[in-house]
Amino acid sequence: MLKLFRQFSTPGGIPSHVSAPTPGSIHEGGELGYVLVHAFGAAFDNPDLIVAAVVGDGEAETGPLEGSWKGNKFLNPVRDGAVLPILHLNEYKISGPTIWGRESDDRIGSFLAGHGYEPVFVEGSDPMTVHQEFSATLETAILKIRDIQSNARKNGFKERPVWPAIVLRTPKGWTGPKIVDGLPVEGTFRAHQVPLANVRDNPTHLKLLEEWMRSYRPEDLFDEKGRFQGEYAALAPKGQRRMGANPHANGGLVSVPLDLPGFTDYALEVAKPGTVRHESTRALGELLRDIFKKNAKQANFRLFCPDETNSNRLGAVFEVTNRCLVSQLIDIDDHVSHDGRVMEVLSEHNCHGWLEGYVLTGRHGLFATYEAFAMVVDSMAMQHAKWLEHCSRISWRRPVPSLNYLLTSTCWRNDHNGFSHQGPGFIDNIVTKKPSVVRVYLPPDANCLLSVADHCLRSVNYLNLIVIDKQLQLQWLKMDDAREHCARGAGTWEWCSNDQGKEPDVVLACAGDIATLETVAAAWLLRQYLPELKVRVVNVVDLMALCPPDRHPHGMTNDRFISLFTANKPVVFAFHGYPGVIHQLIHGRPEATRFHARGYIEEGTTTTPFDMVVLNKMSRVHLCMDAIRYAPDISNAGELLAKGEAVLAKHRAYVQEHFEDLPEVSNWVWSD
Ligand SMILES: Cc1ncc(C[n+]2csc(CCOP(=O)(O)OP(=O)(O)O)c2C)c(N)n1
Repeated sequence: MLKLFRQFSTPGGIPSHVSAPTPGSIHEGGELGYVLVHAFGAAFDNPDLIVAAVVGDGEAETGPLEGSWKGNKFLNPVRDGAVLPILHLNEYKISGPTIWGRESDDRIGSFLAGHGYEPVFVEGSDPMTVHQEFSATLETAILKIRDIQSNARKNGFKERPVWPAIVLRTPKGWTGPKIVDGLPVEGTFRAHQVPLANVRDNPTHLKLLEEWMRSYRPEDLFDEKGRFQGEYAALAPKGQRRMGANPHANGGLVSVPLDLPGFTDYALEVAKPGTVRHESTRALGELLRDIFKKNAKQANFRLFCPDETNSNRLGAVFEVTNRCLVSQLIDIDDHVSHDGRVMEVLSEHNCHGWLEGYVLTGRHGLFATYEAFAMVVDSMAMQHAKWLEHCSRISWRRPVPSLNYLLTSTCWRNDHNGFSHQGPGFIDNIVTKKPSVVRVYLPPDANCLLSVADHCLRSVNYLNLIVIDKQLQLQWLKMDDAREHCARGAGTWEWCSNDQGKEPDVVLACAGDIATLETVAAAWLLRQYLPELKVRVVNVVDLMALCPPDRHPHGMTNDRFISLFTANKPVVFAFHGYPGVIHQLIHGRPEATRFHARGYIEEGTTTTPFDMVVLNKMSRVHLCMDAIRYAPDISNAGELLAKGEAVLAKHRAYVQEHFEDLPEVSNWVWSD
């Protein structure tokens, strides 16, 4: 016991929250708000699982929790398990009263009933009475859940069930010290976390602590050697029925790998680079469709998305499944059913939390969302990364499938949604996380996207971020080349370089689809206007490959870095996101100051695609002008820079008059 006490919440010991070393846990809960979303995620496709989710009344005030009661509209009693919410009203948070704590049972009951639950109240402060009542209520709730399930599984789905929800009202700090320093503690906010703050120096506090601890009757519970008495230990369930041994809470134990179709079967024909346009994410939609098909029996894959599956061009999935909604359906609904596997809910918190619960219990999925609104769940991603990182250091934790993100509708192509939809900051968030758990991929075209997606869906224990736009875009690589390029993470594109494998004057580097388009077009322009300039084009798919290898496992060696970017030549780097990310990643590389990153710099509005890159100074013209500025000894640099300015002026005038891009920009294709 001494060992346990010395370990608890001490340096080198075990953390105070329900953290990764705690058997039976799938989330720390330290950042409040997610208990219900995780519970629903764990229950989906787990027909025999009942997830009891204890919601603190403080936690219930958070936006994500307030928004997560709706999970019952997606829980199908035929194929899913159940969630039993237990709203715990102890009426205080850290130092103030809770909103629900000060509401009548009537109001709380109406709230839960309005969300489609049947509330059952257990209230009191006498431990033995409340325990008995709570135990009876639990039993009734579980029987009700089993009744709903067996009915639905026998007779088929008829209507959305009214699931039970328990409201438990007990004093905060119940059975702890009642009065400390003359002030009431039990039943007040003062009971939060540490009711006796000064036991080392204050003998009265120490005495109160001893009385409190002795109230648990340790001499009855433990023998003289401090071992738990067998008769009490025997009360616990056996084997996997024990809370700490539930295999669902160590998801890798029950995980079945996805049966993935060969991604090369979905390849787009690319006879010549940069000459055909496609919506790249459509190809991914077809791959996802067949993943649903191939894994139908296992029922271990779902797509999570805030109402944008079609908009994100992933609509092929609707050939084999539907959007899930366990509510009333009407004739005009489009691909909505009670058993759909596409989880569309306009709440990034719900999507993320459900997927977390789903993967942490061993299943697989993808969260596809508009790029700018991924930042709504920045914090959830951070918590998940911390969890995975901590789990990876615990030997009994088995690897769980990765949490995969697809960010589409990117900052560069939100032509009509404008400034609010232009924000690539989720990348910034992800790259700061522990290298052992984060991966960032920027496929430049459909074939690269397919290769990257296949890789991510096979992986475990990562947050995989894939960023690519959904609009028509030029395709660059044949499938074989794409596959090799993605495996290497970064590479020289000889077909648009003119350094003939020798030392170039300048490197044009790029990461991201639009950045790639502008870079290749810049190389093309430089060929026309400055053919003697030796240009090398380098494309980066795996962003973390830029890091020095001691900072990220994907980091390429310095030799390879030099073989791509040279040892000392200027590099003009067009990047999908905020340019600072590139500087952050390449810090420590040889002569890092020769890298000049262009990217999104918070310029935006409703405008044309090319105007976006012009406003953010990442257009092909800007990249050419950078190359001219940084490459040494260009005799007619002044004249060429003036030409660049003139092209930009022409663009501005044209866009303002015609509301579209110059034809030579919008119709541009690669030519040798
Ligand atoms: C998102 C978030 N905001 C703030 C906190 C700080 N915090 C820790 S405990 C707590 C009060 C929680 O109250 P409640 O959920 O009722 O739990 P209980 O009373 O059972 O401790 C707060 C605000 C947090 N952990 N997470």
